[in-house]
Amino acid sequence: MFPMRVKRFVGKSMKEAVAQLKATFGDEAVILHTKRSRSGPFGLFGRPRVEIIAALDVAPKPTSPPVNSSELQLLQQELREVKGLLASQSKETGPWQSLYEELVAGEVDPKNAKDLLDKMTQVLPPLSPPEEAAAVLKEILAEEIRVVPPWNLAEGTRVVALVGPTGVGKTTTIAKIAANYALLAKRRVSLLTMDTYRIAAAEQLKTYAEIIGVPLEVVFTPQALREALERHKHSDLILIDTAGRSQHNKMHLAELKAFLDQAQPDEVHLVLSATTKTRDAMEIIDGFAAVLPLNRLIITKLDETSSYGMILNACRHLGQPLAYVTTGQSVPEDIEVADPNKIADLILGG
Ligand SMILES: Nc1nc2c(ncn2[C@@H]2O[C@H](COP(=O)(O)OP(=O)(O)OP(=O)(O)O)[C@@H](O)[C@H]2O)c(=O)[nH]1
Ligand SMILES: [Mg+2]
Repeated sequence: MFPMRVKRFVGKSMKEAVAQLKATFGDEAVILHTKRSRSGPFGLFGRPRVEIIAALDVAPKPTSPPVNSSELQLLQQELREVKGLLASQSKETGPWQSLYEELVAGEVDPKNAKDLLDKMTQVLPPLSPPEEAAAVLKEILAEEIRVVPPWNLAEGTRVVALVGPTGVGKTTTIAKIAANYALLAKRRVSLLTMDTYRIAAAEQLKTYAEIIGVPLEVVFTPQALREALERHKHSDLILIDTAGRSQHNKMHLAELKAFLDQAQPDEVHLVLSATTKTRDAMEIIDGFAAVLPLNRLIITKLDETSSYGMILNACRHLGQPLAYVTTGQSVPEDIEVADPNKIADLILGG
């Protein structure tokens, strides 16, 4: 019998458990068993928990045994073949081609998909079963989707502007947020709109404002926007609606910038529809980000698509957190605070 050390490692993720294993046993350990569970009552609500049982052979290393030179050559030859095989696999996505294809089928940009798989193989123990690989991939995917908690609006006034292309749901999303904060959270909410571009645009928000019971002002100039903000400075939350703009129309974007320069909002949310093609979403992000200080993303119309890779692509391209997703036309219910695990599930077709 060889003397062995066997030890259990527990972490919140596979990555964490493997890191502990490596810190204690180095790279020589053999994984005997892995298990995923949740802590807490019934294992239902607790934090995810990953357990690894690993063994380390602590037999003293043989000191220079006599080696037959032809045996050694054979061994070297075999080693070269194994190395060659590994190298040829790592050129593409190796044994995880099917996971790669799953991501790309979900419209994750191929570059992003390759990147996620690289990150996965870095933390995945060798010879892991496919289910383990899929679970680790989901964890990594969820980590890539940065989110922010909803505002608690405990102090000061939060000024938030929504911008984006036409028809993505900016006005509807403002109505949903306003209703949730005014009616459910009992906060003081004010609405301002500078959308005087489209006929009846202001009417649409005015109707919502009346139903929800919050004040609305329509402003026509950057100066008027600043004055309106001053009048509403006792509100907990001021939401600014803007006219939908094309990323190609530099004049319209400059006009929007002039308004936001006066407003100096705490947050500028770019609103994108989940039905937007990734390449267009990237162009929209570049066009708006070149002019406006975007610092949040909202993705609408999750109910109108069945491939969600665009959400990851947009989050990574903008490099700012996702605040909300919306899932239908009903005000106020069809809005959710973004949940990375849920989005990772959607992207992986769960
Ligand atoms: N299916 C679905 N429809 C939505 C969602 N959010 C908004 N809509 C619909 O999208 C349409 C456009 O919504 P608006 O809120 O007017 O969009 P907007 O971005 O303000 O449009 P402009 O001001 O013209 O740029 C409306 O019919 C909304 O009901 C959503 O999450 N899912
Ligand atoms: Mg609108």
